[in-house]
Amino acid sequence: MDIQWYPGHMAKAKREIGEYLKQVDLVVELVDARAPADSRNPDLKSLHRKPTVVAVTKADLADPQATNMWLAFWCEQNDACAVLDLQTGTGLRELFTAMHSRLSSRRRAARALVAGIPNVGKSTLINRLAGANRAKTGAKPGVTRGRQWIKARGMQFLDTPGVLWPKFDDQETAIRLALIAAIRDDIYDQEETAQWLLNHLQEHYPAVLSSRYGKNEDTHWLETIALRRGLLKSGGVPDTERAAKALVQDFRLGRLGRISLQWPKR
Ligand SMILES: Nc1nc2c(ncn2[C@@H]2O[C@H](COP(=O)(O)OP(=O)(O)OP(=O)(O)O)[C@@H](O)[C@H]2O)c(=O)[nH]1
Ligand SMILES: [Mg+2]
Repeated sequence: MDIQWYPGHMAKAKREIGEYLKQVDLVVELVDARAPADSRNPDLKSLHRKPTVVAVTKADLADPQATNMWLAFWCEQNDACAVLDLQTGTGLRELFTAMHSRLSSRRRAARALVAGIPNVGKSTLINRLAGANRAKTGAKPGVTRGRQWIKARGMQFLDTPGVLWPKFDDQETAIRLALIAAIRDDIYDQEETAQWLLNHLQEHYPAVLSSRYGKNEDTHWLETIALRRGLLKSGGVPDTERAAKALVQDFRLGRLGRISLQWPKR
């Protein structure tokens, strides 16, 4: 499998972000708590030297132990950081403290560019800060297309489209990005990414599968899930493709519990 996704609108958005970066005081870079390193766009860092705050989103879906390790890891590297659950708004105060720690005093309202991979929660964060649904959000990658300045809490925030990079050298990175829904579902084989997730769960969260889908002696989890969910093709054959989608959806919605896909390498 070779997963790559860098459509024209991302290349355009990257160029525009490059222009807007000149006008801002600060970059808030969002990463997904379930795969923090893989969800950090290597291109972004090369575009600017502005003060940066790393905001780790979707902490409610990630393994808290892994998230704590990531927090220590980023902070050691001198980036200010904050851990957020944007569904409840937890962590926003820490985010503001981190942002202010990076800003020198100024006369005009500070301008912050909010950047990150598709579907990481950029627009949701801005809506939270503004206390209103100003930016369009959605549970799939590529919702924001234009840029939009939004005033909130005495600052100006620029929402930007999610951007990936032209080539994933490591296909495990691509698989993790696919699992967290940063890549469009219809451009890759969901059974293969689901199989990666199954292996990962069996290695790191061994009780999760049987507690969600029932005990299973054999190792063909997709078939088991299909049979137990009544996902059958004609002739009663288990529909492993639909089982793969159901499994990945359960993971994305947190129905398997709080699962991380990646830990910091020391
Ligand atoms: N569980 C959980 N869901 C979140 C969190 N933050 C955002 N979401 C959800 O993630 C999905 C994507 O959020 P958006 O704000 O549209 O993401 P975005 O980064 O603006 O995405 P693009 O505009 O497509 O690049 C939405 O369904 C949000 O409700 C979070 O902290 N926890
Ligand atoms: Mg958006």
